[in-house]
Amino acid sequence: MAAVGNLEEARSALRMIAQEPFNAEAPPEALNSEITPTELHYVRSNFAVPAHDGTLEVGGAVDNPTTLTLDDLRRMPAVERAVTLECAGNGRLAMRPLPIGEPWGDYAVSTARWKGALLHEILQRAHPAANGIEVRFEGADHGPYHLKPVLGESDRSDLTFVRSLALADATDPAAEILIAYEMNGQPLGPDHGAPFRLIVPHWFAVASVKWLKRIDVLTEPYVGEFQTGHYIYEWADRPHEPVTLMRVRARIIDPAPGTTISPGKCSVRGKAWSGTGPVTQVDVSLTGEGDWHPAELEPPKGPYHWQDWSFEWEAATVGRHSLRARATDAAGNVQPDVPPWNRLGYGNNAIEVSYVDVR
Ligand SMILES: Nc1nc2c(c(=O)[nH]1)N[C@H]1C(S)=C(S)[C@@H](COP(=O)(O)O)O[C@H]1N2
Ligand SMILES: [Mo]
Repeated sequence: MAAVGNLEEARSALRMIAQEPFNAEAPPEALNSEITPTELHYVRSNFAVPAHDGTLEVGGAVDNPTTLTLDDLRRMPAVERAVTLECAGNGRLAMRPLPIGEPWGDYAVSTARWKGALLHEILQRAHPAANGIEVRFEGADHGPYHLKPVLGESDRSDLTFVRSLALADATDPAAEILIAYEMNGQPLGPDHGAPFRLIVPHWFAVASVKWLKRIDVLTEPYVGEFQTGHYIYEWADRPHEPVTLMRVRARIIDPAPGTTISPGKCSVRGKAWSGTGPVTQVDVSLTGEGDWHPAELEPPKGPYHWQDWSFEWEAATVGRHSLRARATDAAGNVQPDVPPWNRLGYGNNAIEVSYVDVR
């Protein structure tokens, strides 16, 4: 593990939300770049950074259980992809009434270049049993957990971070799920899951298990705190649903909220992303009265990479102006006006409203 001094230094540029376990947003300027520098990438951890012995067990309902080391993973064909990760709790702070959970503003989103081995190749070598239905991913991190218990789960004194995926998703070559050991060209740091972690493109980042320790093929659906207890949309008026793919969303980066500008031309710029297909359209509104104007939208630079958009605004009238940005994706999903309220406060992709003073 890295020395505490290094960890503190690595954390110093972030906007801290909780010190222990460490949770922090990216600073707003981090959204300016194509790739978020590692020291500006948000961090979300449910437990303290754990010790990890450097091995990965692959087992459960498989014909060839194995133990892999970092060197074994590095010897496999490597894939490097820019992947936008967003915490499912991003934007929670804007929900009313405020749900329980970490009070994330809007900056629990970042894009890094992740390099690693392909999960489907590892599973292919392990050869899942014919009755396998899910794959369980266990992190090395654990500890007491304070939040409400899941039915049937009684011991809350030492929970481990575990998630599962459907076997069909985990073995799909097109999904390009990585066991990543590099982030932006460097070995993974302690906060981001060293020595290796799962990266599940298009999914809310809870699926991307850090400090990966075990992979097990299951013949029964996995039930556990981080799968069926939390990371569930608990709707007030319809059946609960698991948190899966990121929702379509545009952010306004420039001008920053509350900026004062002179009358004249103003470039409004931002990012947009979605887990359900590339963003196909971003519209900007200057009044909120249905005046949606199409923004210039850059094509995606990679399949899992946020997109840039911009809009030339003729800011002629002195006064305060509200700006809205609304993204639409290839699946036809559009951002709602109001945050989709759910008890644990996940998936707020409501249209962002920002304001600018023209003086
Ligand atoms: N082992 C483990 N993996 C984890 C978590 C965790 O607490 N423990 N948090 C998840 C959540 S909720 C998010 S949003 C992402 C954050 O990844 P990052 O800290 O690299 O940004 O990691 C996911 N993987
Ligand atoms: Mo998250």
